Amino acid sequence: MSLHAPRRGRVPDTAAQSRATLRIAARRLTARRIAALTSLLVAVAIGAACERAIDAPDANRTPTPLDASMTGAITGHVRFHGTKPPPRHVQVTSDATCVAAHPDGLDVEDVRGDDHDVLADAFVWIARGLEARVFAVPETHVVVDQRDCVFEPRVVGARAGQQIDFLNSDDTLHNVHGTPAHSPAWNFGLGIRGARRTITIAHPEVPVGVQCDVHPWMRAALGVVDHPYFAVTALDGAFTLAGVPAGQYTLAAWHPRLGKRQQEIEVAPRATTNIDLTFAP
Ligand SMILES: [Cu+2]
Repeated sequence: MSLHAPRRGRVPDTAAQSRATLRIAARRLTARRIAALTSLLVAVAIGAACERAIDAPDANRTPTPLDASMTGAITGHVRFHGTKPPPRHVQVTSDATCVAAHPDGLDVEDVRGDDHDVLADAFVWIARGLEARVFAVPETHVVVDQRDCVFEPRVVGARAGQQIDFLNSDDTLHNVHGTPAHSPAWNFGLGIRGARRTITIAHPEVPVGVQCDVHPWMRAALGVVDHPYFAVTALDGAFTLAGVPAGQYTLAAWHPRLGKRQQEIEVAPRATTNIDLTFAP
């Protein structure tokens, strides 16, 4: 495992470049949208100031050696007991591109799964028990797209210090406004299709909310942790965390609409701990 220093929070584009991008987009927009752009320009300036204020994480943290023979796995399902609440349906009205993508509206923060008792879109992670260990931050980027006027994915995991790319794949203006409590916030526009900007989040936090201020239904959540033991459930509700050092932990799950559940668990060497985390209405 190579030493990799968590990166300083940064954005490759300069604030001036971003303002230029937004000006190009403004020519295509109505007067009403130009007012929104003005507020975004202010946000870009504020965001740039915030980025400069990010503290660099300690670059000298050496990853803790991990003996594979002393690791086990955690596997199970995130479950839902009871009657799932109906989707939250929103009308999409403010933007022709978004209306075309969702002429009948859009379901957000849905409580869904491919069976009545399983839950998708849950972020599962070891919430406590790994504090004494240090893990190298991966070089890979997390990618969050804005496509058809929704964030994709809507729930995503990332490591503290890992590079996170936000994209715009739509022919309309989006912005990306992140509101962590324990790391500096960010707020910038992605004015045209193909625009991309990269950030890092300095400190672990679940969830970190992300929204687009132009389209109020556009929300995403990041689960930011400082270790590799996390997953986001798909429609089958299943998760597996492999290579976990033997020990006692708090395993937690968070869902955008249902909140958090957690449970104490024990992982033994070369063994699999089966555990379900269950939500109810
Ligand atoms: Cu948007």
